[in-house]
Amino acid sequence: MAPSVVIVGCGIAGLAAAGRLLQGGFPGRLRLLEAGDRSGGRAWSREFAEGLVEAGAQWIHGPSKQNAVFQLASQYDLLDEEAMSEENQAVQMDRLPPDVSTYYTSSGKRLGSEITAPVEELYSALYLKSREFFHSKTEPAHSLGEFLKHEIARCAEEWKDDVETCNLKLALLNGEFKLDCCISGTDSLDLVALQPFGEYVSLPGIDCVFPGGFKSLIDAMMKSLPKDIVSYNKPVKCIHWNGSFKTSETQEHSYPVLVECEDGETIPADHVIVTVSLGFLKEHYQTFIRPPLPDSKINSIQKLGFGTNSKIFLEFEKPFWEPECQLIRLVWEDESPLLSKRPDLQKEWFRKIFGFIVLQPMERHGHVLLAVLAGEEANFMESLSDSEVKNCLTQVLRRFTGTFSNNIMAMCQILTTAQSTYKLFYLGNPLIPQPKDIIRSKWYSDQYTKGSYTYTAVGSSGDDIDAIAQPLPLASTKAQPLQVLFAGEATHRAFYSTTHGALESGWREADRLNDHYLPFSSMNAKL
Ligand code: 6YU
Repeated sequence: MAPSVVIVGCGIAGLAAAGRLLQGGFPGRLRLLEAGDRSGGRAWSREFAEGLVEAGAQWIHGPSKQNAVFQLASQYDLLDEEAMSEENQAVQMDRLPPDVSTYYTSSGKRLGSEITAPVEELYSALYLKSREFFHSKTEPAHSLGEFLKHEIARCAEEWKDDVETCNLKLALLNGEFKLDCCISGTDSLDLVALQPFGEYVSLPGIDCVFPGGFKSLIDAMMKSLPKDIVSYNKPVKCIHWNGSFKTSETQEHSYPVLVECEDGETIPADHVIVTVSLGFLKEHYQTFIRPPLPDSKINSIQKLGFGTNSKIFLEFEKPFWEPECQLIRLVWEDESPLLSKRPDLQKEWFRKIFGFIVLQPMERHGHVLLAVLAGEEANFMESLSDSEVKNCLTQVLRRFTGTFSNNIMAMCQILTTAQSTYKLFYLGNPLIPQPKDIIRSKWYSDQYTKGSYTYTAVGSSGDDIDAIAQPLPLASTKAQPLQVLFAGEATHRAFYSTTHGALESGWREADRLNDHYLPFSSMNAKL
């Protein structure tokens, strides 16, 4: 009897596993079960304004030869010339792509690079230092936040500036903390473990996007699979393993696994590849897999972090930002990483937004700004209505860009360039109009995701990622091997939290099965 495999989840990991099994000549039957009504999971391009926006994954992080998503996208010819260029692939990005940022403060001042550049430089240096502890036996602090704050306090003692400038530098640094909360998908950098932080691998290449959205990759991956292989709106309730299950058609053969769906259907299988998010596992591990997961896995599921990174897209009739501006950064002057205060979510959730990214090119998107925020504030934002969020962000934009001084600058600009109202509009206007439209992500409220992506929380390490990735039964038992396998971004030790991590994890588990049945098949697939 040909073996049968069920893949739970049709995100990138599930699609990768299915594609690789078929490509590797897996001799059995295959089915993908997806709780939602579409493929792609956390890669979700949605129509908005004049084009597509990414509710989830947006960039190929480190687009170069070692990046599996970049490789696949290149094979399918989905990237533009710039992303494909050797120069682009060779740049080692230590933290962020070089954006043209415009900084505004909460009192409406625009900051010059004489203050922002040294602060950016300081933070980048501390960030790089924080990644060096991975190989050292001791760590100066348990969390990334603690370490950075300690270093900042030490540096601040040596600043020779006046009090106002020192406070402004601290406020700028606080903005960097908010940005890093988004990058790590965490509520606070105090929750991110310091030592394992350096284990995440940053690949070379300047981050790039798919001109046709991540959708173009998902569509291409779907096309390579047989039709009707995916069952949508088919949430799995429980995976029963270590059993002996028969069906009326297959009395001869008994299966070790039975997949029980929410709609009552039961599907026997020899192997199940689970690709659900860590957020889903955290919430359902007690009932989702029976008999229960071994303690080692449960501990790791509980210890690793899974937070929310939220996106809010605003469409405007006309741009009020300068044509070359790529990022509008917000600096709350009364904030500092050295002052910790629990936020009043109702009144202050929007303070967690580090800035507004300008979607480019304009011809592809229209006039769209993307606000990004992480953590509890992001979770809270999901509970608000579109109009509440839209009104609130309009006030924020007006406050930061619309002061008298900015308008004076605008007037000067008009006088010198004689370009009439155009410049006045671009250099800060208290009457910034309400956005035309809004769309936002709700990953925390999505019951089949429960957040955005994984981070190594204080008390966890890369070993926990490996522990989750271990197939069941664990190696030492005599039961049928490889009954339940685990893929998904949370199972990739070097590339967790990314699409390339998800893709590689799906390939890894498919190879495990291909190797089990046809020892040379996965080798053939890779050649
Ligand atoms: C990337 C980026 N990016 C922003 C935001 C988000 C993510 N990522 P899936 O969840 O996709 O699939 C599982 C499926 O299972 C799903 O369809 C479910 O419906 C289904 N399911 C669940 N339960 C089920 C059940 N019971 N029955 C049946 N089906 C069920 N990645 O490469 N570039 O720009 C971003 C970003 C807002 C939310 C991202 C990005 C993460 C990826 O989206 C994500 O990893 C993969 O899509 C996951 O695929 P999957 O298949 O595993 O699961 C130093 C250091 C620090 C470390 N971090 C730095 C890295 C930075 C990551 N940055 C991300 C940033 C953005 C903006």
